[in-house]
Amino acid sequence: MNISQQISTTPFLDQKPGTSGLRKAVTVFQQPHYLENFIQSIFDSLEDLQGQTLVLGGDGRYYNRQAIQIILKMAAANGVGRIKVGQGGILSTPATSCIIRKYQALGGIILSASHNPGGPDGDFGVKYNISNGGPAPEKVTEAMYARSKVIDRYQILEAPDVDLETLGESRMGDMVIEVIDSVEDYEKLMESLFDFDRIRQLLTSGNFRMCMDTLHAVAGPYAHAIFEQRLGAPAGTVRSGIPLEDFGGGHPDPNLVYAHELVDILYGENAPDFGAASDGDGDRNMILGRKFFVTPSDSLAVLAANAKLVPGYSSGLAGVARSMPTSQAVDRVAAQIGIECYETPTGWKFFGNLLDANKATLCGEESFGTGSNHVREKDGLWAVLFWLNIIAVRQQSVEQIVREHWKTYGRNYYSRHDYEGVDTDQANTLMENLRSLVPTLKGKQFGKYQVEYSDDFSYTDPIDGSVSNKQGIRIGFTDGSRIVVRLSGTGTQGATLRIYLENYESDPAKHDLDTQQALASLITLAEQIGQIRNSVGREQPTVIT
Ligand code: VG1
Ligand code: CO
Repeated sequence: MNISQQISTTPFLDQKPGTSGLRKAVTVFQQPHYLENFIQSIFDSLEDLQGQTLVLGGDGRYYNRQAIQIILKMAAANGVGRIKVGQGGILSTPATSCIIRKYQALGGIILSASHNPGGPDGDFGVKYNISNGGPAPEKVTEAMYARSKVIDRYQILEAPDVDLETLGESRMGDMVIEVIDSVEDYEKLMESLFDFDRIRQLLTSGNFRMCMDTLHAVAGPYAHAIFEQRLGAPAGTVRSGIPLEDFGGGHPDPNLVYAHELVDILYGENAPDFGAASDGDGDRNMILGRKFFVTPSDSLAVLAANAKLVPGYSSGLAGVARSMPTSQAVDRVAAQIGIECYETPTGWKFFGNLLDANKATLCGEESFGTGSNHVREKDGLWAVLFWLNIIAVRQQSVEQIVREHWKTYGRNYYSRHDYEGVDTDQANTLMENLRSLVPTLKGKQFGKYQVEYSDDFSYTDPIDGSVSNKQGIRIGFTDGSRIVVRLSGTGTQGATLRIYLENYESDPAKHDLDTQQALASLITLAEQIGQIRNSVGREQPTVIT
């Protein structure tokens, strides 16, 4: 007999979800009642939990398993009818989204701090996704936060731990626990979108080699199953494919800095034709050709321009959407095909309504995230399959495809400079100063640049009318260049300042510049206007992507 217990507790005042869920150091989550308080706050802010189905899984990082056992017992005590939990506690973020939608669950809980490092000294995180499969919108996370500030008890069942390894159903109290294959539903969805036969031909032809680095994070089992087992790529195509609790000590962020082993392979001798990496929870991707890097903003534009070559998108796109700091490369594609391009604040939750209303089919962010209406999350392996499908049809290299794209649409040189772990007060002061400067900039001339507009980005959702203010400072110039400055909402130490730089070049003769050189005068200008290095006491950015 399982006994439901009501435990009294006191609120923690820092449980405000950021860009993508609640992220804190593992040690913070390990404090007595910390996880429980937040989970109960989620349950309390859902209206009709009784008898409902939830999906539960995580990226396998340290504390994933313990957290899953706690959440299962709390769900049972809170009247949840059924929980589908990934085998071994593993579910990627896009797979969770897929499963919520497929089985019409009320929602899902994803345990991940995504690209943040893991392990006992790393980060942990909790995200809640709603019934459309997407991240909870702001009004939902606000309700959870509000609840967490006054919570005084939580419900938990006294029960033995659940075996997460064996597939199948068991009961805990009145709740059914279903341990499901982590990959199967997601793989079927991919198969319904892409030309698997053609991709298999490409991967087994002997003329094409790919290398996928899953950085010891959650996408490993998915990549093994899809690329090696299903599509015939040779064993070893997937590197670092076993999820580890500390990601092997690495930083599971697929960019040129943190995925440097893959970069070395793709830029080394006898390099493969195609390289890709994904992040902690499998929703981000980096695409590389042989000695060639595709910026995430360009990747989105290339996918949009070539979508008709891919079965799942052959009837065309309803529209596209990008986050505000993402380069305007995709805007040019949208203009050419005559579809709408939406500009949203940073974070996938802002795409949900556009996707639900069929206003956008493809979405993307500069932070190595691309996705579509197939789920309500960005999706790393989906992007890799999309690229492989395009390559299989066009029979061209990654570099050829991107260069032709630039020839047609022009090139948006783009880079992001991050200053990580800076003093929070200094970062806030810098933002305040910029905010007060913004109304004075319009029309001003800085060397060859004239300011066309400058503001603190505000977004009104075209579907539900909700307004999100203070989403980042934008300074746009008459030649299409932009400087964007905002603070990260996913960091856990101090503040992270992000400077986004973009320069448009239509002349193909100038498409071969080094990105940082092409952006040099804009970088200087950002410094001149924002006094960034001075204000945060840094000589240079921590990470440049
Ligand atoms: C960052 C990225 C943003 C992304 C978010 C979650 O947010 O900039 O584009 O949606 O991470 O991605 P911020 O607030 O730190 O800039 V994931 O893959 O870490 O869930
Ligand atoms: Co992620």
